[in-house]
Amino acid sequence: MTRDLQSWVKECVELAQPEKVSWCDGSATEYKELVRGMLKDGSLIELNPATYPNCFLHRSNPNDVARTEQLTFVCTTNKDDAGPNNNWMSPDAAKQKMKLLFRGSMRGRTMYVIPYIMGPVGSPYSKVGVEITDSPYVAASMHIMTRVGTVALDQYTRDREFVPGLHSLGDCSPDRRLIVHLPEERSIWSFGSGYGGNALLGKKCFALRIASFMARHEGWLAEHMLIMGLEDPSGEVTYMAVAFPSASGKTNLAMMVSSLGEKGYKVWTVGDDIAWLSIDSEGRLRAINPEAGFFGVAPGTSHETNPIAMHTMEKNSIFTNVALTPSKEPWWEGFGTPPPAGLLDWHGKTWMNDGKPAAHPNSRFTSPARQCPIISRHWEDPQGVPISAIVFGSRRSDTIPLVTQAFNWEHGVFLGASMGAETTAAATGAVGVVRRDPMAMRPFCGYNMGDYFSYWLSMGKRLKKPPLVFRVNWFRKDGNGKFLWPGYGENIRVLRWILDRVRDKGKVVRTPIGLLPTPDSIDTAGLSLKPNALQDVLAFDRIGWKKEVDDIEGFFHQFSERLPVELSQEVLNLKNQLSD
Ligand code: GTP
Ligand code: SPV
Ligand code: MN
Repeated sequence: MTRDLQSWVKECVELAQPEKVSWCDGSATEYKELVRGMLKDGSLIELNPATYPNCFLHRSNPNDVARTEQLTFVCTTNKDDAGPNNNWMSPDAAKQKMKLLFRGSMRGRTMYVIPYIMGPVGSPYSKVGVEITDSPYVAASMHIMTRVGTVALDQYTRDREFVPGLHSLGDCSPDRRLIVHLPEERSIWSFGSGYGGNALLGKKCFALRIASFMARHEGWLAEHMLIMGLEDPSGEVTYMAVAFPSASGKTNLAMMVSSLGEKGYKVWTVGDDIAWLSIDSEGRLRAINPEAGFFGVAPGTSHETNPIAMHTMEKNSIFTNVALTPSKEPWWEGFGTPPPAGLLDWHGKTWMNDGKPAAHPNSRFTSPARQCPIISRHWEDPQGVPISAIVFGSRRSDTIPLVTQAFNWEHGVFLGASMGAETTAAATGAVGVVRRDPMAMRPFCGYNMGDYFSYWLSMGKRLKKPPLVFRVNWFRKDGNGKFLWPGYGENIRVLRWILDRVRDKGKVVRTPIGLLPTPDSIDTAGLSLKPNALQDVLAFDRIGWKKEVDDIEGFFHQFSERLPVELSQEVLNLKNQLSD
């Protein structure tokens, strides 16, 4: 879809009436200038330059701390094309509403025009976006998260294509907050929030919602997946794409320090949140990471659980809504050190230790991916990396085993499509409630998920040798509410079994829900597990699954005739086998 950049910017200027327009070139000088302005107006606080050089703390509006799914819309001409998985209004109604909100909203402010690329420079899979925003915090964050400026203008000059995204903080009032997507005309309008996926429009809005829609028309996939390479003792690297819902362990898995390092198993990071997957000329699935940085969950990240992330964020990073120590260092729950006296909470008030967390549960770090000590040699490879396994996973306290292999591609699509997940603090709303979250894409699929499932099925037919598909769950608990599996660096033991399966090795038991590892096929040497923990975490729970399958059936029902017959068939098969 060709489009003229200058005329779109002109329209936005006329609508929002900024005092000044600033075109971002992506330079280091420009970043410094943005930071300088924010230090001056107090929207950034400089962290300890000795321990966190060029790092800053930003405190967002306390009413604006996570994605707001209820205020996020996908506006297709026909309501059914957005599907029951999306909030919908008509494109005309959406534009009218947005124009009213944006009218004069940038008066007295600078409008930043940010051309950016999602994907490596020079990759045939990369795409250009342009975000217009009145938030310098968003502009600085885009510098870290995407490839900004001249490189993007160069690609635009060649292709004449870009995805426009117009963003304004407005007055940040929740009742005038709205994030709308027009996938048919590939545009984004976001008003009234300055936080994360609501405001950094390259991420969820473009690279997932708009891109998933584009991908279906162009023959590829845009997914909420990390990409990692698993090196074996011979030095061979096998790449996997792994979909977990928000705040469910993608960044941690992507940067894992393998507990089997001495045996020669090692992880390389390609991406931690989004994968664009295409079929290459040899019929293989290939993945690029469209992002250039990490916007990672802070709480729970420590030198113990994720030393790689801790090193990645120790310079050139922006921290949002974390707590601040008297020595001007960031701190959060699960940081690994006791909270120091005089700690300021994420509001900037002295922390009272009264049961309220010091850091917001969805507080985050924004860091350049190139700083990751285990970043893959291929992370910016224009051709991407070949994918041998697809893994779906989520937080589930019960029912779902540590790892399950799908029987085949169709069954793999069923495992992904039927996934349930406990909700997290990454979106506003209740935390810990199980809801269906197909492929971890429920908040991010830019069209009807019934069509999305059919499209996934069709991808399998176009692949010469489809990747194997797995389902994992690090979060199963025992009767006392304790995790059965230690997780983090120990998850390599599960990845190693997955690698065995990719190579046609590793022992399995066939159950109605898929292929499960025999307990002796998981390497547990050096791991101290409670008696029976391994059996329990691997177990097939027939009674739990009877309930699970009813819930899946109910969820699928809402897609009515758009649900592919293959998936109704999988439900029927499973029901029959569970009642045997
Ligand atoms: P988004 O950026 O929102 O998409 O999140 P994410 O999927 O990248 O999640 P992340 O890796 O940041 O993990 C979120 C939370 O889950 C953190 O508090 C982690 O400490 C915790 N976590 C991650 N991996 C594990 C694990 O293997 N076991 C357990 N018990 N907790 C984990
Ligand atoms: C997620 O919620 O999946 C995130 C954080 O990665 S945000 O960018 O806010 O969407
Ligand atoms: Mn995410």
